[in-house]
Amino acid sequence: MKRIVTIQDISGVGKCSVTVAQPVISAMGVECAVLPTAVLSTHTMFPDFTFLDLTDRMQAIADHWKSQNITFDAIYTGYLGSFEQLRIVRRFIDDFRTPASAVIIDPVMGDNGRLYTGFTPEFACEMGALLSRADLALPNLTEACYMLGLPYTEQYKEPWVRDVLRRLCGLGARKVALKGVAFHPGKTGFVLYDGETDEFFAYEHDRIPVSFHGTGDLFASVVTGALMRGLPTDRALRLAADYTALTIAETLSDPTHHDYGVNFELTLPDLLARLQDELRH
Ligand code: PXL
Repeated sequence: MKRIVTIQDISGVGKCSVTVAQPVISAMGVECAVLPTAVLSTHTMFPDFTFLDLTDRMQAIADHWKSQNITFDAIYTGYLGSFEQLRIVRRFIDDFRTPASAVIIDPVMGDNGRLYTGFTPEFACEMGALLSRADLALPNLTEACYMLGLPYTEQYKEPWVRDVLRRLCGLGARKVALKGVAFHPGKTGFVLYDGETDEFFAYEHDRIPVSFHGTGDLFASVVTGALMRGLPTDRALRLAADYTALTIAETLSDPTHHDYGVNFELTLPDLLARLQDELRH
């Protein structure tokens, strides 16, 4: 069985980061260790959230794991809150990665053209530097534009998207999947770019015009789990896109749903069925 480590915060309420990654990756049959960066009462879309910074504990945790010869088949990073955490994570990757491991970086910082509370363009630039360690980076359009210092736009055409992806690989990522892009009305999806082969792979599905917190974390968790179960990158991403869309639709059909997160708990059986199906082909 494979073991991965995810590096992100624990938000007690809000269904994002670790409270999505752990159940989803575990359900996919992959052990999910956690290097927590902070403990929050809720994610940052709630007013007055509490925040306990764990930056000073991170290196000690890593050192203990090293002393116990603990290794990981993948390192999956999500929401990181400070320049110092970026530095620690860079070192962690350099200390723990092996030729066989996968480094998946989700540069969680914003959406819909805006950075989340607490992030700055300077931080986005530094997150861009962390992409030099990525085997696969998973930015959305907002995060990509901020990391590259480009103006955000939703009026793009395919050559612009290809240029953005080439620039992101120029930061050092081996592959990048740009999320939330599509070239047909009413659709959304991703474009994957492999900087080594210069190949693009685009995938689109129907767009549900709502925005829920934690869907990026759900997407990245499924990608990580699927890669660890042996799916190639394009199929792992497609599974994640379809499953995220299904989960948003399921959430909307629940009249008691919250707007802070999606009801992935109800769709995990579908995810596992789809994964089994993919593994048979
Ligand atoms: O879902 C991304 C995320 C993770 N962690 C925290 C957040 C957010 C998005 O806002 O606030 C604390």
